[in-house]
Amino acid sequence: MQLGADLVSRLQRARRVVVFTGAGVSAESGIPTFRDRQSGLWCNCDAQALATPEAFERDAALVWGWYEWRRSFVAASEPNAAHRAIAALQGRVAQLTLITQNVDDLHERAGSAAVLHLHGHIGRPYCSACRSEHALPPAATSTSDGGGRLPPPRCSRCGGRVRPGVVWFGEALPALEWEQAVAAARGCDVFLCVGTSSVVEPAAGLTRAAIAAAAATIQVNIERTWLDELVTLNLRGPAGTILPELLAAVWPDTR
Ligand code: BV8
Ligand code: ZN
Repeated sequence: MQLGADLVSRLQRARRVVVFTGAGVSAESGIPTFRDRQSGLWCNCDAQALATPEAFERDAALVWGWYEWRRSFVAASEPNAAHRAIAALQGRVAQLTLITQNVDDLHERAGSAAVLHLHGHIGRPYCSACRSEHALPPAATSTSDGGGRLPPPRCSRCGGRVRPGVVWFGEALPALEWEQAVAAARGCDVFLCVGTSSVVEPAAGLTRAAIAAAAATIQVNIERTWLDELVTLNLRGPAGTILPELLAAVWPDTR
């Protein structure tokens, strides 16, 4: 990977690094992204229409079945080289903050700690009424097409309806995680934006905050996004290839 010498030294001197990930970082693990044409979650079942409280109100079995289908993808997948490279980086820079829009646990399974999940966790459903966490049986690993309708479980404490542990469109992000993410983006020396179309707000604003704070911003994506003209460096290609190469070029002892 050819990086300019001054950028390499700037990255090597960085003390506070933020890595911000989207669905693209889990794509090479076999988890469909939201927008890719082939198997994007939006395409074959209009994810944006399903990922809302209104959809769950209207047809809880359809929404719960969709999330159980997606959970089966997560159960059947393994962290990929991108997740592992990010986990390795955590041990090599003074302070690394990992912020993800993803609801899977692949960063954790790759060894990353203290992951800031802005949009929740698919494996941590809770009761809509009393908000108690609800333990789920292990997900089926069959990744059948699109998932069928499945009535959500009832809360063992109050009988309320259990809902997916994610942040839906129209719902507020978890206050603490959001606050920490904004502070990290505003105070970092380097901001890596990996595998996200940067469409969903307010998460997409984190990269803008890092740019405004004059951090070195690097976008890793297989396609162009609106950030291309704004970041310090675009690295075009799959995160599972780019990130290990970037780490080897800048922080060689992370091999
Ligand atoms: C809120 C959890 C207020 C659920 C998700 C108009 C303008 C601006 C904003 C809005 C608007 N109208 C409404 C809004 C707000 C809305 C929003 O942003 N809408 C968008 C669609 C315009 N936002 C909200 O509603 C948020 N809440 O605003 O609340 C509020 C405040 C106070 C009180 C009450 C309310 C909540 C948003 C959270 C929604 N939940 N996920 C679930 O997963 O089902 S969003 C979900 O979609 C993901 O979490 C993620 O954020 C987003 C998908 O984006 P990506 O991760 O980027 O995935 P995508 O497929 O798009 O892109 C993949 C990228 O990877 C591509 O670029 C591709 O090229 C690349 N790629 C693919 N393979 C690879 C790769 N790159 C590298 N390597 C590869 N191998
Ligand atoms: Zn309950």
